[in-house]
Amino acid sequence: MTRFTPPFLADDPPSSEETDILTQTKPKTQRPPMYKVMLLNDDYTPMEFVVLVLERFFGITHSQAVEIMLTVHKKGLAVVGVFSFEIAETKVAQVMDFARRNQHPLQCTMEKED
Ligand code: TYC
Repeated sequence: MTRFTPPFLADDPPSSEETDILTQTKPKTQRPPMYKVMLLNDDYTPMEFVVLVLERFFGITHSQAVEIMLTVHKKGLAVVGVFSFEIAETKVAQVMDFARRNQHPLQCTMEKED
């Protein structure tokens, strides 16, 4: 008589390979959280001023700055860079201060990256 022996019975305890997978711990890669810095659109800040902000505080080339400014103008906002918390905070403060000193309502914000 031929006996058929399945490799695993339903009641078999999980193999060590299976339990290993379940107990594997996530490797801890120590990456600091990063923050997106965004410009928001408004109806009053001149386009040239936004381009200047992007060039001056984000080191973006003129043509790229025009592109980003137009994205903000059309879509309402755009991410202009991703930085560590301290750098992001500094960029936001620099942009907000520069806008205020020039009496433009331009808004710059930061948000933690997922
Ligand atoms: N919407 C502004 C205008 O028409 C231009 C603008 C672009 C303002 C980007 C803010 O973040 C901004 N003058």
